[in-house]
Amino acid sequence: MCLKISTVKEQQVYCQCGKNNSQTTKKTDDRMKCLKLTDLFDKVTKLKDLMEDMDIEHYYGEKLSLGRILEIDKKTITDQPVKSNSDVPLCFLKKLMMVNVTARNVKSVCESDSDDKSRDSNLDLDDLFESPNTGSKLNPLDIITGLFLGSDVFVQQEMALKMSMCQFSVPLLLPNHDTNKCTLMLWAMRDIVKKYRPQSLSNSKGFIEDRIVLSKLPMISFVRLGECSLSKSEILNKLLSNSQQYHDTFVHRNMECGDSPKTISNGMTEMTWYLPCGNPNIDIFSEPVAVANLRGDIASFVTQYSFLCQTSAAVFVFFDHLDAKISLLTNQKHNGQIFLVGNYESKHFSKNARKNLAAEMGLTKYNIIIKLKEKNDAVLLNDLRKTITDVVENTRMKMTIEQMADIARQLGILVDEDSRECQTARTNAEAITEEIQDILKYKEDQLPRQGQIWKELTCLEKEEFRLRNVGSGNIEDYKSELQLKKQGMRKKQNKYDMSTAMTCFIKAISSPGTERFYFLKWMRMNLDNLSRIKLSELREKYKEICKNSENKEEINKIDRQISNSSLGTEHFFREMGQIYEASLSLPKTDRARKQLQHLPKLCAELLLDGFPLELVDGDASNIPLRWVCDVLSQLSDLVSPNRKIRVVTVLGVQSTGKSTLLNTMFGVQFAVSSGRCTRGAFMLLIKINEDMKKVLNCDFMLIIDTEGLKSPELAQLDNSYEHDNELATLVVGLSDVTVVNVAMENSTEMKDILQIVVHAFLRMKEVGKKPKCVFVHQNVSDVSAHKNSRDRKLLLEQLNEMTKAAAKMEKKEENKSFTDVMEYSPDTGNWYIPGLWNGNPPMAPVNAGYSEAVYELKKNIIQLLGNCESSANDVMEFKEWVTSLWTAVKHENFIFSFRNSLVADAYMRLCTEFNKWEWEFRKEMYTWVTNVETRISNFGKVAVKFESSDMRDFLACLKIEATTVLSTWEKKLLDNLTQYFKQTEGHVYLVEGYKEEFANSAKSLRREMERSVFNQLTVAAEIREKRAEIEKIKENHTL
Ligand SMILES: Nc1nc2c(ncn2[C@@H]2O[C@H](COP(=O)(O)OP(=O)(O)OP(=O)(O)O)[C@@H](O)[C@H]2O)c(=O)[nH]1
Ligand SMILES: [Mg+2]
Repeated sequence: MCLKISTVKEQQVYCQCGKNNSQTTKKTDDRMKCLKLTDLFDKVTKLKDLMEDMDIEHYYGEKLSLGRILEIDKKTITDQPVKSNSDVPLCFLKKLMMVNVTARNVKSVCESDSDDKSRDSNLDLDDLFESPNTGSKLNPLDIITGLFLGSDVFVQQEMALKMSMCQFSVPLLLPNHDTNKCTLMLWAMRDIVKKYRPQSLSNSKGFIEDRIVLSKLPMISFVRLGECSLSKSEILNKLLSNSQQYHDTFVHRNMECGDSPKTISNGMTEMTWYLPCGNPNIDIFSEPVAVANLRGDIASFVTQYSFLCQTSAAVFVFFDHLDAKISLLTNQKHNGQIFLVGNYESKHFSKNARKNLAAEMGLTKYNIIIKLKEKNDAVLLNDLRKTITDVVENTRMKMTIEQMADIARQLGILVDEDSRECQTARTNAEAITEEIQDILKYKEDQLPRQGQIWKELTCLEKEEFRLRNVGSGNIEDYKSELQLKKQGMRKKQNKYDMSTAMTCFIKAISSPGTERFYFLKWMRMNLDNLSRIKLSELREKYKEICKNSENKEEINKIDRQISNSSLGTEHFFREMGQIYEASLSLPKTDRARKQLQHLPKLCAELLLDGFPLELVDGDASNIPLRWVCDVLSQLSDLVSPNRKIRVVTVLGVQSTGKSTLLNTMFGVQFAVSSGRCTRGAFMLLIKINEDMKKVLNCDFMLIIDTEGLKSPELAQLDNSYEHDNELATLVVGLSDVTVVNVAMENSTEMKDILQIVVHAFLRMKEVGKKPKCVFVHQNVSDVSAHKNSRDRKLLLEQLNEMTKAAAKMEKKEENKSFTDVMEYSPDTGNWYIPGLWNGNPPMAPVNAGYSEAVYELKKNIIQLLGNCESSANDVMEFKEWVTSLWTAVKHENFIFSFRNSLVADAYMRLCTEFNKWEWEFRKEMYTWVTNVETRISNFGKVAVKFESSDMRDFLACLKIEATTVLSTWEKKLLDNLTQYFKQTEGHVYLVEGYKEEFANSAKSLRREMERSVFNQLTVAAEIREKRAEIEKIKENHTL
């Protein structure tokens, strides 16, 4: 069917075949076969040539993998101009991975390009009018098609995701002229999640966040019939851009290299989405719309055209002349409407053909849009927009891309998800995720070892080091008591049977290569789908409520709810870790223990394949040390011996774009979202290519993404300083380079955290290295930012002051400045990065400035790593390092409870002062009691003047006297405290919050003293009475 209407080119090919142009059916069939073959041959050669030319050819057999493109090699940090076509695709990919919107402009620099015309003294102007030779340049669409064809499914998915972030169209149907088939790129688009606000949610300020392949949207398709003088793609770009900001969603002929001939990309159908932001002044369409664009003439791509007709709410056919091809349009089964868009200025424009077609297809004036001579583009766009709005408002033809897959299969179009591995993995993942109803309950049932038990275990572990509640008992006894309790907890964990979910999970991640990657991806997407609605809502609420920090209870409640409603693959891995750790408390010969011994290896393999591994569990605020260590040991076995690691970490206040920064910088996929979403810390391994190993002196780069630190007000509410400070100290301690992410508005918080880090470093004797530190100031687009050295000086001054305070407290006063503790240069250690979006999301592409600035930062970080003086750790050394750092952190008793070292210092001063008062009080009471004891012991003797001779009366009297003295002292203490807070020195305002605590201490000290004094008095009285009795007996005896 598709070849019945042969194009001019095909006829030529046929003629060259030298076959007889017979009219008989048999001969026509032969001719068709021949046509197909020649055509195919022609295209295959072209594809091969092109792929060879693009240097993708050798990936074509073995597809380009994520591991390969994320690797750091020489090209990662060099910016040499692209010399030949063979460099273009990988250069495009490198830029795309960093979500650079200029990626499609990559082209090779030919000799002729560098000719400087302006200085050419040649007077011959003729060649000015000769068209430049564009033939040798690659068309961006060919690059995209070639790369998609040459990449594996995971790279395809990553490419589609990044392309959609750049607001580039993504391939919906990918042609493969090699096989003459096209493929529906369902899997490739699966990871795209979009957030938008349709008009209906405008007032409530609500929004929809959805996986785009599962969104039921009307699709509007744009196709071309024959030659067309209107540039369909350019019109589409204009159609989708709002008036303030034009954006090239689709590659078009007036773009750089857009006029180079397309060799392998004809037949590609691209897709994009128009998503409203809820502001009628900005939105072009108030409801979301999917837009498809078929490349090439529908006469040559009838299958693609049929697909679009059956899936779209409307198809717009661009044409110049219709005459011969009307049947193409009339023969189709349309599920939506059809619109014809013609150009009146075209010399082929035929009114008659149009009339015939309209009559045949029952089209009205409404369905025909003509660009008239006197109409400019704006008028045409207006007409198109009006028509589309009308279609969108009235159509019932809405479909998800997932539903389109069925239609595709019927038409003989391949679906990328139809591979066995993908489907098995999907079934395995669904077997787990379909069981989930209530997330909290599910976690309790299926992942029981990580809940309360693990939190209690964490507390016990920390208490074992910190001994906060040891009281007056024997320390060794207390420690063994804690040990016993820990064992009890492990026993409790071991009592649980392995849940169905965990059995399935472990089985699935044990499956070979691709299938396990598919499984993890399916799991991630399915779990994300499940918790997204609830989490989006909670996160918005959290953000809203955080603005008013009075609502302590409410904030804590929502934070708990967020934690309860989160469920990601990390929870399954966490459970695996707990299963493994608990099993280690079983006897070595135990069968269950033996069966679980392979788990660390599984995880080590995943780590090596570039999956993130949870290092710190953010919920329990602990590292499952045995688990992490055993995974790292296994990793060490997997890589060749002596493989070195360098560590890069990011640290910063919550939701300041830390994960986004790492993802952009290294092309990885840490969880990103609109709320507090990274919990704890995750590590991910990036390979270093041979050509860079010497430069960097290492084989792997480990990047650690951390949970956002809470702002001081919030941290105060739930006392999470401890958690934040522990985390910060650990990750800074681990890293060779720490990227401190500072959004302008919360630099104070960041400094607070750094002070604690400095403090902890001074304290921990083990720390022998000096981590490098880079400050990244986000959302600063001012070009003069770097020139403003005042700010940087101020920052350094503050950091120095803090270091001094910390050093004084630690009695290590030789550390006078921040740079004594961390390696930081105020001139080169500050980076300014503009905002992420260029315009108004959801339609805004990533800002090219953002991507470029992140790239510069990346180059700098890699350079810093190369300049590291200390030798890099190998995997086993890194493991030891994690262990000793975490042990040191667990030992830390005092400093972590404070916001910063100035507060800790002020607190210490207050403590010292209070201790002085307390001591005076105790001394005074001691003297008083000693005095009174003498009085008691002399009671009844000559000197004692007391009306009553009854001891009880005397004691009561003394107690009243004691109360008066105690009250006087209590008041004195409280007065002292008030007085203390009135002074202006010593940063006392920082510990204002502790005033009440100290007042209570004064009160309880008084109570304690009262008890003790009364006791002493009673005892003294009793002794006196007993003595009196003895004396009486003695007297009687002598008598
Ligand atoms: N407007 C704007 N949004 C940004 C910028 N950087 C990141 N975002 C968005 O902010 C949100 C949070 O980004 P993340 O990268 O998850 O932030 P994070 O610091 O890792 O967050 P936590 O891990 O939860 O602390 C995402 O929706 C990003 O798209 C930026 O520079 N400007
Ligand atoms: Mg994050």
